[in-house]
This record gives sequence, structure tokens and C-alpha cells, in this order.
Amino acid sequence: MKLVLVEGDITEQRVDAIVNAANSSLMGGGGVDGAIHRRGGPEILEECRALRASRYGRGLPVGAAVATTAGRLPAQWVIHTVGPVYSRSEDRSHLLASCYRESLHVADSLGASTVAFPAVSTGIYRWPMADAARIALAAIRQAGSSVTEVRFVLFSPAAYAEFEQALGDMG
Ligand code: AR6
Repeated sequence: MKLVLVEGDITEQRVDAIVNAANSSLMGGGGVDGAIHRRGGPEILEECRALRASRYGRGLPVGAAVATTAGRLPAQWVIHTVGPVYSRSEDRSHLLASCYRESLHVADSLGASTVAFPAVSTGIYRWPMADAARIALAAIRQAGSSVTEVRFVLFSPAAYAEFEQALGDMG
């Protein structure tokens, strides 16, 4: 599997699937979630509503992932995952790692071979970037997925630098 880091906007990526840092409601929000629904159009929300009415009546659990269409985006699918809110008093790393593992599992089941991820939980959910990068890269490496390219799309030079450092530290 090829691991690629880019600085940019995830909604512009030409990959099979992009991952959304959603919340359990699947009804949209700010950050990446807002951008994906805005640029992808109403079809994505329609499918999210259908998921809430069927498999996920109580919402998508933290650490889980589910796919919908990508609507008008260049990608074919959006894989929605729900990151944990960062906590200083409780270690929720396993939930953050689970977001990456489960998203790749969904990608495998779709037959997606190229997948773009944002830095889940590092915005509104306040996870420190360096720690999130380390957890994300380790989880992807350990996932044993058939995806051929995982692209991390970092929204700022600072985020890109943290991921670059974490990738270097992994050797
Ligand atoms: N492309 C790539 N990365 C982005 C983009 C973009 N277009 N926009 C923001 N980022 P966040 P979270 C970065 O807040 O922390 C929503 O309201 C951003 O700089 O999107 O998991 C959901 O509905 C940050 O580094 O997600 C949830 O309620 C990273 O993406 C909640 O926010 C993640 O930031 C989820 O919070």
C-alpha cells in the first residue's frame, strides 16, 4: 500500500473514496463534514437519512464507518466515520484507530482502491495533531487492507508537517 501526504482540500480529490469526519447523527456539521455535504450536494444527506432510518437508528457509533454516494464530488463514495472527541482524562486512541481501520474495511468491501482521509478528530474534536498523526498512520499500516493508495489530505502546512514528521518517525 502506498501512503501519500498532500496539503489540500479533500473534496477536490480524485480518488475512489473520500472519508468524512462526521458525527453520530450523520446529518452534517462544520469542518470537513460541512464541506463534503456542501460540495457533494443533497444526495449524500438523503442516503445518510436512509441509513438513520434503517441500520443506524441510534446513530453511527464512534469508531465505526459507513459509505454513501459522493454525489457531485469527483470521488465515487464518501465513507463516513465518527472520531472520538479528544479527552485529557481518558485515553480514546483505540476509537480513533478504529475509524481508520473500519473505513478501510468499508473501502475493501466497496472495491475502492484509492482512499483519501482527513485528519479525523483534529478540528472541532480537538485531538492534538502530532498524536492524531501517529495513531492514524499506525492504524493504516496495521489494517491489512487491499487498498492500494491511502492519501492523507491535510488542510494546513502545520498539519502536513506533523504528518510528515510522524511518517518519518515510523521509519
Ligand atoms: N479538507 C481536508 N481537511 C479539512 C477540510 C477539508 N475541506 N476542512 C477541515 N479540514 P473537523 P473533527 C481539517 O473539525 O475534529 C463536524 O461538525 C481540519 O483542519 O472537520 O473530527 C462534524 O459534523 C482538521 O484538521 O472534524 C462533527 O460534529 C480535520 O480536517 C465534528 O465536526 C478534522 O476537523 C467532527 O470533528
